[in-house]
Amino acid sequence: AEVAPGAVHVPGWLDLAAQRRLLAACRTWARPPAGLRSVRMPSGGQMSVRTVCLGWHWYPYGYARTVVDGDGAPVKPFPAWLGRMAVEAVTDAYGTEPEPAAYDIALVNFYDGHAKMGMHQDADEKSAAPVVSLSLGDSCVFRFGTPGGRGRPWTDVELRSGDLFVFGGPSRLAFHGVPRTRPGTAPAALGLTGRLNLTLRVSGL
Ligand code: MD5
Ligand code: FE
Repeated sequence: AEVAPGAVHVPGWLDLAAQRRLLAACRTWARPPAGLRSVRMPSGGQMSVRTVCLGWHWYPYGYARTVVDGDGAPVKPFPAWLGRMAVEAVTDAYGTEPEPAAYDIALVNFYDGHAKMGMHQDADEKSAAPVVSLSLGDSCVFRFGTPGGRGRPWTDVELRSGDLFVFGGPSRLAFHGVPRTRPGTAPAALGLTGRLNLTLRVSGL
């Protein structure tokens, strides 16, 4: 379903087996060194999600090769299979191959039952390539706004385990956030308490 120009939601893109494989990979990435940590904002506040990055480490606001808030270790590599998954995701969502652009960053965000994400733009990449979002575990309310500001109008979309969302074109710089997750809604067979969201990006760096 196209939520806005360039913003396409594909419910159930990952079957249960694929969700389990991706979750297993997230669990290995989450381990130290350069594992899951909470990011401190320039304002001094701590984000309620916990994050592990592949390829480049995101810190507000920019990308680094070492973990800034964590143990300072080099960031784990972005695996080639994840890049192929991103191209397949864009192709399926848009029905056309993406313009050649090498996906080289993954941000993996873990939401416990209280975590949320305020309205923001993903504007630190130097590439206009679409962002690929994959959800695992608990459902959430995903709030999709406009590029013009963090306020209304917005559309609330329910993202469930296995869902794909691709954000590109005129929606690439839309404000968006996660006002809440829905604890206890993860598929029982997945074995995840909480929510994981992977965003696959092209750094342009
Ligand atoms: C999430 N994560 O569900 C969201 C989904 C993040 C983040 O926002 O930065 O980790 S990714 C949503 C996204 C990415 C790029 C553009 C737009 C949305 N957009 O234009 O709305 O945890
Ligand atoms: Fe974002």
